[in-house]
Amino acid sequence: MTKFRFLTSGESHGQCLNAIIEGLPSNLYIDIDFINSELKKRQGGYGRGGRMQIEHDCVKIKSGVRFSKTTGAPVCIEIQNKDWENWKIPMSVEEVDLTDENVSKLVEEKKITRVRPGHADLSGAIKYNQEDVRNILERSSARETASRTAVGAVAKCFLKEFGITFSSKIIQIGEAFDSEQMKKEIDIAKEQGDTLGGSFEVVFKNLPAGLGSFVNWDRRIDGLLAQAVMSIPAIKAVEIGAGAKSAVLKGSQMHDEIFYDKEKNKYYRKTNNAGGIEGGMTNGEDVVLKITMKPIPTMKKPLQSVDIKTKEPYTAHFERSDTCALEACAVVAEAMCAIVFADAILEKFGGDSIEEIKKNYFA
Ligand code: EPS
Repeated sequence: MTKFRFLTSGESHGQCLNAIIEGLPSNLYIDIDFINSELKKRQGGYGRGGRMQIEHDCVKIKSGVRFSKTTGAPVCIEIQNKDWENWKIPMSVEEVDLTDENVSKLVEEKKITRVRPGHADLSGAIKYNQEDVRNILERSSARETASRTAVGAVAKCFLKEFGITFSSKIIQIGEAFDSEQMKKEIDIAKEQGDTLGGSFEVVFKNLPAGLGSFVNWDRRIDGLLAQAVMSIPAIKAVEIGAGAKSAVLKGSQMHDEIFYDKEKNKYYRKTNNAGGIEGGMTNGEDVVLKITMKPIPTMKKPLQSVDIKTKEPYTAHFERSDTCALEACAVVAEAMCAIVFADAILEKFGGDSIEEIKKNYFA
């Protein structure tokens, strides 16, 4: 049963993004500066597009927190879209007067019928019966990950109480493994109107053993992490520990031998091919994930596609975009993993106040 749960809402060019978190214990210190610094990190990275120059994402907490501490009530978070100023008419919640020429021009300009390969556009338009793909793009945009970053930052405030740390690093962008080369690849892709993907690593340290369980499929922590990370737009692979390399390792090479440190009263391993997870449970070693992101499907140099109105061949729509958003994606992946671990800790060491949970945890 999920303890830490959340929902987000909001369109990329709507008024704001929202999230409601439920299941947080009372008396948890909520560090708003830390949440905002996570949002800033998500906005950064080499290869980001024009939108990030408009936005200065920061949270407004609207409920569930008093004098910087949670009360146990649901926490409502809002992030304003500064760009909304430019979209008030085409993204109006209320009906607009289409007989007014100026209004209809603004609405028509933002209408999309040329679907982008690789994006949610076509399947979304068919599924939700939309003639204007704007109604799909607005919610399927990766802008939504700003909300998840904020929720993840709240989860991180919780994890910090237990000394759990988190980090991520870029491994590869396109064919480059070295940071100068990565920048060059991004510059070239940008010049060519193209985009780039890559892979990055996320590491969580100092997690207790026994988060998750083998007793049923939906309680395995590796499955929960994979689902959480796969739900981030553009993710194509999630590997844990040795990941895909496990295919070529022999059992004797793959499995991490077990030792016991009598002074520390602790089991340990000298290797970590398991990536900190065995039998669907954390084993006390670092949890290590390698995550692969595809290149963003919104390209200045668009691919061949079809206009869904005329059914005629057309090159796809170009909406301002990033050349590479890998660094941002790593921040979002950390956030999603933090949410999974916060939930697992609440499940295992449960309590209604942070004091009660800490007492159980450190017992
Ligand atoms: C994003 C905001 C979006 C895009 C990007 C990520 O803003 P806009 O559409 O106004 O430029 O920059 O999203 C996509 C391109 C996509 O395909 O999802 C953000 O806040 O991260």
